[in-house]
Amino acid sequence: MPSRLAAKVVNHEVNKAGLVDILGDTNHINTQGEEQQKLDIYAHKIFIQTLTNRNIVCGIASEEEEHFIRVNSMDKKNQNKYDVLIDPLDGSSNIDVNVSVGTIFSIYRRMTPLGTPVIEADFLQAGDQQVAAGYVIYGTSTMLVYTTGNGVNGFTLNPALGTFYLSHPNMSYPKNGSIYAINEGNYIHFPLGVKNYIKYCQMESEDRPYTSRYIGSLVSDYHRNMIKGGIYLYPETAKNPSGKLRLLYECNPMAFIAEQAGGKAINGEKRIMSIKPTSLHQRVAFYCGSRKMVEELADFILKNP
Ligand code: AHM
Ligand code: MG
Repeated sequence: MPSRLAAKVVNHEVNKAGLVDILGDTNHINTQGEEQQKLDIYAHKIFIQTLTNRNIVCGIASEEEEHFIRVNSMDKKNQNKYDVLIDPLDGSSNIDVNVSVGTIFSIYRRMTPLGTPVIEADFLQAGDQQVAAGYVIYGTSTMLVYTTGNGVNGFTLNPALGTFYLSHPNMSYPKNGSIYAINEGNYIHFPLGVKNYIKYCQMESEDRPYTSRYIGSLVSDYHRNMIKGGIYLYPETAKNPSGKLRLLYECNPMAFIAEQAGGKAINGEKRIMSIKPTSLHQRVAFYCGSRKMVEELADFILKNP
């Protein structure tokens, strides 16, 4: 975990958000033209501060900052090996209404040689190169879900002691599920294959209609699906023609966890983790969850791309 300390500090702030004057728009727009909430910025700063104080991190890229950051203060001779990509507080539009939000992160080994300054290419690696990934869900209890490529483990924070305990060893997606999570308000703009899949989810059969559940907070929707069995879908839409979610900060780490937990993550045609990124804030369509559900969806997309 890149910074358990930062997760605890952010957790503390998220939990008291209703009490203090920390909520609301800061009148700043982030690199993708979206409104930033104060807690986004707060979480970003805390993670950057704690990560730059570690002697293993050479660079950080954050959803909240246009360019990557070189960790020069602790790494003057460029000897640190790992770069971190992070969405410090995903789903932050939900904070005002007391819905769970999360932190999502990925860790890569730098590609360029030690002794040289880290460059953008060190961050633009395919998800298959991740050495670790995880998320923290600031929910009814706060959990860290984490993989280093050897299965997925969940740790729950004991707030009284400030310690994470292994509470969910070897987490795995049920092979099949009965929950689909999508912002159906955008239905009119979905590709035909996705529209047909949704109709299929709603059709009467032995195990259908499926249940529709959409929180609008990726970490929460994903976490529920992993425990209960389900699929999360964010297709291309008119407003977001390449999809809304970011390949590097959201999709790759969630895809790594999904595959390690026996699930699947695709952009329609390809495995998410096989995509070679071209820019730091690249967006992709994202379909992720129980293996059988994702495979069924892929068939619908193949028939009607
Ligand atoms: P954010 O990174 O700006 O918070 O956006 C990502 C969030 C996800 O948590 C969530 O799944 C999705 O956006 C919801 O989008 P929409 O409101 O379009 O359904
Ligand atoms: Mg996000």
